[in-house]
This record gives sequence, C-alpha cells and structure tokens, in this order.
Amino acid sequence: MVDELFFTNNTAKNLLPIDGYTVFYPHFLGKSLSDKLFLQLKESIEWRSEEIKIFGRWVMQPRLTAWYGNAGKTYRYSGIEMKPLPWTPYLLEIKNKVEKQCDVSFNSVLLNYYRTGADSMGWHSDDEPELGKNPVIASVSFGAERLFCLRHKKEKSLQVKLKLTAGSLLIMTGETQHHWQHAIPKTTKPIGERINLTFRKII
Ligand SMILES: O=C(O)CCC(=O)C(=O)O
Ligand SMILES: [Mn+2]
Repeated sequence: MVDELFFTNNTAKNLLPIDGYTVFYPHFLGKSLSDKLFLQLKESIEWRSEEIKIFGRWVMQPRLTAWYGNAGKTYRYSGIEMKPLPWTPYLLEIKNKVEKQCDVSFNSVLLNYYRTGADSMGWHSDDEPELGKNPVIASVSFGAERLFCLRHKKEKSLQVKLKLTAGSLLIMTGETQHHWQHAIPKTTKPIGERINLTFRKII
C-alpha cells in the first residue's frame, strides 16, 4: 500500500508541502516503449466524445475519453455513467508495471486523449465515493508534454506545477484528493497530442 512508509522508503520525494502525498517518476517507461504505446493506444482504444453535466448544463468534454476495467466496475461522474470495456493486452502490460511500482492492485483505468492544446481538464479532485477514502491514483502519460497543476482547496496560495512528460508516472495518494484539486490547463502553444491513463480502484 502506498502510504507514508512507502515514501520514506522511496527515493522520489513528496511534491506536496502539506496534506497529501504525490510523487513523480519522469522516466517510468523508456522512450521507445512509451512511443510505441502512444501509437498503439491512439489506434486501438475506443475513444468517445462525451457530454457531461456542469452546473446543470450539458457540455461536450474538451477531450476524448474511455473507461476500461474489470466487469461491473462502473464509474459515475459529472452526470454520466461509464461501463468498462474489457482490459486489452497493452493496458494490462502497463497496469502490471504500475502495480509493481505502487504495490497496489487496480481494477479500472480512465483514459484521456488531448487532441490539441485546446483540450484540457478543469479543476477537480478524484473524490468520487466509489474510489473510497484516500485513494491511490496512478497516472501514466504518453505523447506531448502537458502542464499539470495542483492547488490546495483552502490555502489557495499553495500551488504545485509540473510537466507530465512521455513515459512518466505520477502517483497521488494519502489525503491528496481530500485537500487538493488538479487540472490540465489549455495552452495556445502549438502542441502535439497527448494520452493519459489514470489507474483506479473502484470499491
Ligand atoms: O491528464 C491528466 O494528466 C489528468 C487526468 C485526470 O486528472 C483524471 O483523469 O482524473
Ligand atoms: Mn483527476
């Protein structure tokens, strides 16, 4: 289980000054493997363009998404319900590597495909009830590098920013989802496509 002990036994340092544990491994997957997986995921995943409900209005999500996992692990957020597609061999290969690093087993993965810099993810916490208290969220990135921002919910001056590079692994755990929000902001820079996988354990 990823906890305080995990971090004291680990070389990666906690990025958060208070109220949670988040660590980053910039070179978790090698370049040739992450390049290969980017193309494979882009072509083989059943990407969907979904509408979500924000403040009572249905709007198109500014990215493509997919949900894969064990049968029955349905995910509900922002007014939509996603039934999982079955694991593919490539997703299982990535999941196995991530599980070894985290020492946790995951039963589902949310995939996001950011087509251009106009695609983004607004401020949120991964705090849906089905994730339980203090979930371990393991996020693997492929393709173009994007900025990832964290902000403390109460202490608004506390912000952490990092670049999620291809082949990187970010692990958020402890009280991170309780006290912090995260986002992938839009950018006007000409930027390539990016795919992100967040492995989760639905209870
Ligand atoms: O694309 C990312 O790195 C963030 C994804 C994310 O926050 C999510 O799927 O909940
Ligand atoms: Mn998230």
